Amino acid sequence: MRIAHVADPHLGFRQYTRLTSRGLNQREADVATAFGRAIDGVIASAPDVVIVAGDIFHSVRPTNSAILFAFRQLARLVDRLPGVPVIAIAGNHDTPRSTDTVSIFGLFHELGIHVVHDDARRLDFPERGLSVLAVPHQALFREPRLAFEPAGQAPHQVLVLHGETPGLFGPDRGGAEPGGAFLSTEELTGGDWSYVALGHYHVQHQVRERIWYAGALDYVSPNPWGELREERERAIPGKGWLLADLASGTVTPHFIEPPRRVIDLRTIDAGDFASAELDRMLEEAVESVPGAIDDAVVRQVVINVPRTMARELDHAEIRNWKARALHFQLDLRRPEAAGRVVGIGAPGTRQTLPEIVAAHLAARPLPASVDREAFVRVGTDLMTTLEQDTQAS
Ligand SMILES: [Mn+2]
Repeated sequence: MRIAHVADPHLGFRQYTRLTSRGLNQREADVATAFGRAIDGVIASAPDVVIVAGDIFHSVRPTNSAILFAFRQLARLVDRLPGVPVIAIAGNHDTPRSTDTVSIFGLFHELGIHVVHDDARRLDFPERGLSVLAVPHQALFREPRLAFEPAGQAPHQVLVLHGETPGLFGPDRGGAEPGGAFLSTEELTGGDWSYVALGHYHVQHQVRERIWYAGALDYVSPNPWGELREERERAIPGKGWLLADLASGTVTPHFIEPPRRVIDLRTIDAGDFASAELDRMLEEAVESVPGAIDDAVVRQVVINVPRTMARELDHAEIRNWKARALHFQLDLRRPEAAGRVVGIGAPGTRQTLPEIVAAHLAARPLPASVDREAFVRVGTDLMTTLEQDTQAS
């Protein structure tokens, strides 16, 4: 019994302002490409079951283009894998918040897909010796909380959930998405599950043996830089889906070719340099990118940049980089005010209040039309002014 486990495609996700030649938001097109590639891989691997563990769509009311695309890809999946059950649950992103909003998931029911979007359902496939307990986001908020337990005689017992397990987002919850459901370790490990297919966390992650997050298919969380850092630290090469072999317990990651390069350049410390020297360091950093920054999503953090220095930088060159990249985020951070440390989180991760505010604003979900850099700058400037006023009074 081999299960293809996909999660968090977030179709309809939009970001930045660039459009494709057909007028679609470029990042929406990227996310669609990523899903298409995952479907290609799943079809090629010929699994016995396909599970999509939530957040097929980025929003409750996806655009027509996102709906049409999802429908065509899922139709292709069903067509190319005849007789293979396809199970999809709703996540926090594609669950309606009010009862009068009808879920778009009903559409996929017409394809023969087992869609579970309100109450938990047990799906039995006796000819495959498989029983699946599918628990969508909304079902996790019913009182009393449903107990997750295997049932029946099927040798393969699978649990599908969308939510957050303890410790996942770290002590400061920097990359956490609001609105996710909490799942306790006991809930996940209480039953003798053959496999637990999780969605919600966007970095591929093994919670325990046979309990996995597949991760998203592109960088669609409010904090792509945090995702990149974690992937680097844990040597995860990127985004993809999982193939779980229930007989052996082996889970094999299948990474997809990324539709978009997302690059976080090494932080530069402006220290005591002059602005011309910082110009040169920035240019060096930009030119160090393999394959150049063109069409990539790039961030460059520079610390210890006084306001005057920021003004003196070569802004024509910076505009040139912004034009070449799909998105170039030059994140200039002011020197810390000495002795003004406001701590949160564990020792060693203390941040100043302006840093906390800047990090929050940098990660906060924004409409695609809002320029994040300008947004963060306004917020940071207000914060600094406020601090100065407080100190002066
Ligand atoms: Mn998600």
